[in-house]
Amino acid sequence: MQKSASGTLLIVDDEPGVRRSLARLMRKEGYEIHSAESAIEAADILAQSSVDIILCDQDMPGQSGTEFLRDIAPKYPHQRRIMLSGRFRSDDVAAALDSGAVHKFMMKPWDDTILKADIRESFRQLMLSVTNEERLGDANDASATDNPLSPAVPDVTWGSFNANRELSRELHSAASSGALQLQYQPQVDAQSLCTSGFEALLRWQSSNGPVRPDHFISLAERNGSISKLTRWVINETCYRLSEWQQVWPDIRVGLNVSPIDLRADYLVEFVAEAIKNNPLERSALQIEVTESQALTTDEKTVATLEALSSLGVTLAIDDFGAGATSLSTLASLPFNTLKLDRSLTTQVETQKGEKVIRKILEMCDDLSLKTTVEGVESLEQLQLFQELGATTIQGYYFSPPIDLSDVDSWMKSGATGVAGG
Ligand code: G
Ligand code: G
Ligand code: MN
Repeated sequence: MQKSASGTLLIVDDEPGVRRSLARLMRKEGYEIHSAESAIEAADILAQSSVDIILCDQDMPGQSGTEFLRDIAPKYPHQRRIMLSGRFRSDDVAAALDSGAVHKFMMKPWDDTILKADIRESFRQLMLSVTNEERLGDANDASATDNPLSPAVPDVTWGSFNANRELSRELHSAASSGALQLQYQPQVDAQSLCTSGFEALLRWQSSNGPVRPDHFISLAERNGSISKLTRWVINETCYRLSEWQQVWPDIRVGLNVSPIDLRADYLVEFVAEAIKNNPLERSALQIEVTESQALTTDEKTVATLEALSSLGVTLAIDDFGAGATSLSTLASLPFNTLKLDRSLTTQVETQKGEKVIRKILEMCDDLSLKTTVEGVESLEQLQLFQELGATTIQGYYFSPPIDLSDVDSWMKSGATGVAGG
């Protein structure tokens, strides 16, 4: 069935006649159609479903097309946005085109043949960008074999794209349908070897079985469902933390957020809401921000980090060493903890690696940053990091991420007993 393969279009126009004829034209092309008469209605649709291409009017009551597209663009990096307008290109439209909020501008009345060809081309570009990104993701995956013969331009198949489309749809309801779960990886104090906390890691059981988190998270970042996942993670983590603090008063929990969350308006609100609903010692909640985005700090991201910090929660730079962080940026942002990336951790056993890591830990000391070492897998590594003065250790040497039901027995075992065993 080729039908479901063609993609989803959202038509935004305040004139019912325009919506009708565009919908008729595009439905014939096999696309799934949503339509909205205003920016507000369109935003609602985007929150509920995955939309590949938006065909948007400029002049509408309420928010204009360019205002609307500029608002949503950061949340949907892979969507294609086309503006259809009865007016000649204005400065406003030119600016939206320059910023990437609008990919293409077309005059009304449109020519059916040209419009159909443009939509097909937009859809092809969207597939290429998604598939390219997945290839990059796979290239970073240690289990992927490096094939020098693979073509420079990926061979996009409808089948693989479609499988993602189904997952993409399902992801929108994952949070409300009970398909999400958290696992918790123990974090151990480097000196006392007592468990000091956990990192909450998201798991998704799709109707086709479990999906790898890096895969579904990048999918969620592209289809606009990341806000729902993040909200669920925040609520669930705060609920757990609040319960655990009754039993283990010093316990800490870290959760991960996406760069898209940091650039959006909802994150601070979600955290504020969750800590209001769940009585907890706020500083024990740690929000992990991946290094690559913390460092390309746009104004919005910085404002979000500062607002989060003002709420009293702590912030960690995740995966440090995997990107290229400038130390001055580190110092100027309200971070409390630096998490050393696994790719660096393993290098502690080489002479050069040890030197680099020693410098990083010294720098953290100077900046009053605590350090969590990720991916510690052996006693040798543990001992080296103890000598180097790391604060916290996380890794398979102690434990992989564990289910909620195993947290209690982990804590009762005293954690230290498990080391080496
Ligand atoms: O747990 P695992 O190693 O498979 O996780 C893979 C990646 O997914 C890690 O980089 C981790 O940071 C990320 N990840 C896990 N849970 C979450 C989450 O709740 N939100 C976000 N944004 N990323 C997560
Ligand atoms: O990017 P982030 O730090 O959030 O990723 C955490 C993930 O890293 C966990 O989900 C876990 O699966 C993985 N991980 C944790 N400890 C180790 C380890 O010691 N070795 C390896 N190979 N992976 C680990
Ligand atoms: Mn993390």
